Amino acid sequence: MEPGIQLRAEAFSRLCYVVLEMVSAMKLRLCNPVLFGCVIFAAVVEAAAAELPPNVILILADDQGTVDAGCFGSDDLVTPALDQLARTGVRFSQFYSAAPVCSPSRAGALTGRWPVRAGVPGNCASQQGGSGALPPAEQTMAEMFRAAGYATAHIGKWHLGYTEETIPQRQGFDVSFGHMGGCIDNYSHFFYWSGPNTHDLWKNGQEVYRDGGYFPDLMLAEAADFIREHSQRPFFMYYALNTPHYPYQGDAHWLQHFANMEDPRRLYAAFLAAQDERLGKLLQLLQQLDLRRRTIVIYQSDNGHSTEERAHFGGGSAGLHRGAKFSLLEGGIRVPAVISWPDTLPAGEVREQVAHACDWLPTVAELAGVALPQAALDGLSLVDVVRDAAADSPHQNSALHWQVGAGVNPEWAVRLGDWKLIGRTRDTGNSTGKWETVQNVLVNIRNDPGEATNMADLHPEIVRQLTELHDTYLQN
Ligand SMILES: [Ca+2]
Repeated sequence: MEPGIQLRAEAFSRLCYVVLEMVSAMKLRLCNPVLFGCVIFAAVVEAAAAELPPNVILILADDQGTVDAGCFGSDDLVTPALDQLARTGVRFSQFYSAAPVCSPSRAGALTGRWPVRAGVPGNCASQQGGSGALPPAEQTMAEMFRAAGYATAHIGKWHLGYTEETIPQRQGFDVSFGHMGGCIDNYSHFFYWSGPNTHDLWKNGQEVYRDGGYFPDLMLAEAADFIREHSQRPFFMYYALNTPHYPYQGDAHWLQHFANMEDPRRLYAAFLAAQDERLGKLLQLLQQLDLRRRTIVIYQSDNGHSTEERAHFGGGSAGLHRGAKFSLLEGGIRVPAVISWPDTLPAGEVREQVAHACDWLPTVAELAGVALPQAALDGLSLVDVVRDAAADSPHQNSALHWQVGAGVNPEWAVRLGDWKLIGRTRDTGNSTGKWETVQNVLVNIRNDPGEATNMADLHPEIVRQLTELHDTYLQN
């Protein structure tokens, strides 16, 4: 579209939102025959609203394992809502998170940039005033959509900054509800990971108390308010789950449902089912408001399952893959991912092509027709792959990079085509609490998805090539 036409279209869209809000206010106050005129006018404007750009909901689950949903291969979990989402969309079998741990993973998804380049090499602050944040100068998906006239909301976990300058409102979100640190107890909303234990629940930058309220339900209620309020204009919602991240706190009825399962799988399964039950309600609300066909829903886990002590040393599964949360082996970064836009994108299909969390930003920008941020992006649009099973991965000829930590001996890995070089990481996939270092390992992911055979000695030239790519990436 020519720039002039696009500007006029954007101006018209903006005018439509304003008129719709005015009409909605007038409906309450005016009576016949003015009301009749308004209704006709509203019908005209609502017809224009049908042409609005799509809403976008980005859902990030927290520490959900690679194969932990029915649609990703598990046969003992209960995930009907996610399975239904996959049936109405496209599911990826080789989707990578931007990092094997929360903050950098979320920074990558929100900025479309490798986390190290976005200034988030590791986890951010979990205590108010603490250091570690997504730098305010970084442009998020929320800023991108807000510039295009969207209403924007953050609901749930943040973990990308816990100071005045780095809270969600400073990163493009009109509305924000949730916790700023890495995890909370879901009923008291206290951070217990380390001391001092502090209350961490905020609405639009103000501390709020919802003592005893189950956080997944609080999130759902806030999301419902936001969606209802903005049902007549395009919105972007970042629905940032804090589940099934520990503490495992599934509802009593789900614990009962899985009574015959062994711990810690039982605890994890109950919590995941509780999460999925609320996901179902969110999708149902979109349906009730007739918004589902106007809304792109993206679902992704932020990293692999946890084997930490607080997670009872496990519960989740990476299937045949090695590693778990914190690891750059596949189990830490290969995650469940789905994109769904009924009647517009294919439904019930699977893509084997390599895709990455940084790809979401350019993908939704293309689908919604909004301008990209000015920053240099690392993600590439997945639109061709989503639409066409035969399309090449946009990463066919370019490397994917991961790095955690910025000091000496960071953990890093590179994938180019079917080859993956693990410069350094830990194998966190066991429940012993002892994580062995893995370094200088070259694997062919297509032939060896379990990363069992080190091919480094057989292919020194590939090791050299991938190492150089990593070094070049660091210089940028
Ligand atoms: Ca996580």
